[in-house]
Formats: sequence, C-alpha cells, structure tokens
Amino acid sequence: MNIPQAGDGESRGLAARKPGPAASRSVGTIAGLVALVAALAVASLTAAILKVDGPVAAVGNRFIDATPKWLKDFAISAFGTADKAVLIGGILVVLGLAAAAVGRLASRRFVFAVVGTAVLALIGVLAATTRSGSQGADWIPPVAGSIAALLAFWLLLRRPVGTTGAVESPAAFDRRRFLTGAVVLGVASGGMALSSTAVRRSRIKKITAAVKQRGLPAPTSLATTEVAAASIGNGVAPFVPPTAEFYRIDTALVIPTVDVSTWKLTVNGMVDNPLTLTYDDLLAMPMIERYVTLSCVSNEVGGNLLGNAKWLGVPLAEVLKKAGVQPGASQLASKSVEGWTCGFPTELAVDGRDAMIAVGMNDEVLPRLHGFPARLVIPGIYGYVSATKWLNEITLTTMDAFDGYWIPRGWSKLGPIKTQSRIDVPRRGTGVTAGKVPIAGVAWAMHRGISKVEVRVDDGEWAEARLADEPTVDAWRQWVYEWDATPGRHLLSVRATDGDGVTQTGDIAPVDPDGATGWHTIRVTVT
Ligand SMILES: Nc1nc2c(c(=O)[nH]1)N[C@H]1C(S)=C(S)[C@@H](COP(=O)(O)O)O[C@H]1N2
Ligand SMILES: [Mo]
Repeated sequence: MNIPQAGDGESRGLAARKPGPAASRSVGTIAGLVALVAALAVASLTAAILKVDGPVAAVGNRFIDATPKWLKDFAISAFGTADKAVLIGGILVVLGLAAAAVGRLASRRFVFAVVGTAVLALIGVLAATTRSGSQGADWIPPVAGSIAALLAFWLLLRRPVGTTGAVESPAAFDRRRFLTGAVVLGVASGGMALSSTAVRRSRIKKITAAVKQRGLPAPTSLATTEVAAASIGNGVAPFVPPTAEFYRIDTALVIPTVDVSTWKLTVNGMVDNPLTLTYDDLLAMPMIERYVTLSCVSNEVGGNLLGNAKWLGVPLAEVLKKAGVQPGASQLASKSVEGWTCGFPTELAVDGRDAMIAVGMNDEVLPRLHGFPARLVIPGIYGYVSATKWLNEITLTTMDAFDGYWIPRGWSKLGPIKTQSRIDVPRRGTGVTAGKVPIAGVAWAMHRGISKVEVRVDDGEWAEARLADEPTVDAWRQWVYEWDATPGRHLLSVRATDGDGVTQTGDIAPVDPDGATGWHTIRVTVT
C-alpha cells in the first residue's frame, strides 16, 4: 500500500521530486480531469450523432425540474436570465471536483477509477432517462462517456507491463508516458468536442434551411395594418421590436431542435376525434396573423419580461372544432417535445379571442428560441399557463384532473394578465435638463386593452398621458407625457387604466403566485 510522504501530492505537481513517489496525488488529479474531458467529449459527440441532449444538459434539466422554489427564486434574483449559464458552470465545477477526487483515489488503487466512473455514469444515465420527454437513446451518451473515462484512466495510470508491484512503486510511474497520454487524450477530446458542435450545427442548418425554403403560407386573415401610429417615439422601443430583442423564458437548457419531417402535433383527451397533425397539415389550414403581446408572470414591476410580435398561426378554435371537444372538458392542457406542460380554461380558446397555434413570428418562420416549429399564443394570460413552445401535444381534460409544470411549484392555477405600465424614458437614475422632458413608456392589459395612462411627479396630481394608437387590445399600448421638469430630485410614477375602466392598483405584490402589482416609480435628477 501507499505510504504517504510529507507533502506528497500537495507539492508542486508533476515536477515535484526527483525520485518521485510514482503516481502522486497531483498526477491523479490531472488524470481525473483528463478523463473527465475525454468523457464529456465522447458523450457530447455521441449525443450529437444520436440527436439527443448531452449528459451535462440532462443533469442540468433534471436539476431544474427538481429545484425547490426558494432556490429557483434565488437563482433568478441573483443571476437573472444568466441562470442557465451559471447552472452549467456549476455542474462542470462539481464534475471537475468529483473527477479530481476519483483521480486522486485511482492513483492509489485503480479500482477507484472503475467505481468512481460507474457512479458518475449512473447519475448521468438516471438524469437522462428519468426526465419526462426523454428519448430511448438518452442513456447511451453517459455510458459512452464513462467508457472513454475508464480508457483514459487506464492509459494514464495503469502499471507498465511486467510491473507487479502497486501502482505507486517508483518504477511504476513513467512521467513521459503519462504526459504523452494526457496530451494525446486532450487533443483527441478537443477534436471530438469540435466535431460534435459541427454535427449539431449542420443538423440545425439542414432542418431550418428546408423549412425556410418552403416558406410560410399567406394568412387568410391579415393583422391590422394600422400600426404606424402605435409607436410613440421619444426613445420608446417600437410597437413591434426586433425579434432578437424578444424576451426568452423557459426551462430548457438546450434549445430543442425539432425535425418537422418527423414532428407531429396530437390533440387528444376529451375529444370525439383525436387528431395527429403533421407540419404540412398545420400549414394547410387557414392562417391568421395577429399582433399579440406575451408577458411572463415573473415580470417585476418595471421589468422587461414581455414582448410584442406579429404572430402567424392556425386558430386554436379551428383545430378544436376538428377534434370535437366533449362537454365538460374544462381545461386545455399542452405539452412540449421536452416534456414541459401547462394548462388554461378551454373557454379561452373558443371565446372569440385570437388564440392560436403559431408557426410564424414577425414575418419569419418561428425561431427555435421561441418554439419552432409551433407554439401556443393565447392573448390575455401569462406565458406559464399558456404559451407552450416546441408544442407537440394538446390534451382536453378537466381543471381538476391536471396541473401544468409550474402549478405544483407554487404558482397560481389561473394566470390572467394584470394591468401594468412601465416608464421607459427617461431611463431610471439618469440626469435630465430642466425644461420640456418627455416621460414615455408602455402600458398593457392584454385582451382588455388600455384606456388611460396617468403620470405623477412626486406627490402631485395624476396627469393624463397622451396615448399612441391601439391597433389591438391584445397588445401593449405606448404613451407619452410632456413634463415641465424643474431642477431637483423627482420621483416619477405611472399607472394605467384598462379597457374595462379598472385602474392599476398601487398595492405592491411580488411576482408569485400570480403576477406583480404596484406602480412603476423611478427617480430622476433634473439640473
Ligand atoms: N416548452 C416550453 N414552453 C414554454 C416555457 C417553457 O419553459 N417550456 N415557458 C413559458 C413561459 S413561463 C413564458 S413567459 C413563455 C415565454 O416565451 P418566449 O421565450 O418566446 O418569450 O413561454 C412559455 N412556454
Ligand atoms: Mo413566464
């Protein structure tokens, strides 16, 4: 057995001592990290070839689904929309520490390499296969990666032929062989990582090129063209901002890549005629084009987790008519290809509002980030109960029989949009010069519309802002107020009144469980 020596392994690594003690712990650490890199590269390439998620993404997704509410809230408040990158980084750090520990143990006894790798492989396989929406081949990448790790360990730490002693006997460790092995493995891993990226990219390119080439059908019912006067200028983003600026919220660590040649949308549950629609079937149906603003329930007062776009899609009511919704089917539940779910009252799909299965966004094929090939867009309710991206199943059920993804996680079962307004200019905390200063922004109460916006300076009277056009009640509405700014520090507040005449409450409520309330108030310094 190994006899620990003073400073063994904690010293200066490979070049530590002249008659070195065989495979030191530092050597083990390096072996562990090299084995990890090899495992990740092989797993990633295997996943790319099999068209499934890699093990790191699988563990991350499993983690997201299992994350308790307090931790999720913390992650969002601390990292915002960078929470996904932080999670991946965290997993890699944990894997690195685990691999280093396994490597150190394995430098003493090789059996630890086998045990450690097997444990990590098991975690990877479980994460990949126990997720709803997981595919048959999901177990292969972690297994392939683990085999690669074992091979790497063996290459780096095995005893030379003819040595019968323990790994740590001085003759057993050949530094040159170790270094050569590490470099070769590192280069090979880099090559495989690059190839896996290339395989993924070319697949995405192939899929998107085919769809773009076919193009989108023309809508049978056009969106209003009266949008020019819906943008108020004065530094407020246009009524329809560029797609690239549309917010993104979802639980998917890897954006799903859906091949429309195999994709199907099924409509089942409490229906007379269960349907299976292909992408072609969907595109052959009558299409409507509408401006609809989507909002996330997690949008804080003054936040920007909402966006407006021109959507092209099949009216949900048409699809439901084909399927024949049975009486009592009070909930329309939906699911995405990666297993995310939500649900809302069926009534909202058939009450005349422009609820749709969208396939286009701002005159282009629905981007992957926003749910390609199809997503739900339901005016008037938050995204978490309605806006399923990468949609592949619609199930008619009852309100009691099913809870979507966020409901057991503490969010409200119903998610009607709350009336809100936001000051976009002047920017919070910026200085302005005394005189005429426009205060401007957006207000929204999707599907009810906005009838009035008022601005208050300090503790003064509420004064009515000028409203931009409202091409549709399903989208946000812009407003501007000409302020005669006087020097000093001022507090600016805004409140909106919806189309039903109900004024936005000043009571402050957090985003959970059903959307934030309160007036957006900013401080400005006038000089
Ligand atoms: N498949 C899937 N669809 C989803 C989600 C998700 O996590 N997975 N999140 C929903 C939420 S909470 C919101 S606010 C909207 C956001 O849509 P966007 O990313 O296109 O802005 O998508 C909804 N659709
Ligand atoms: Mo959301």
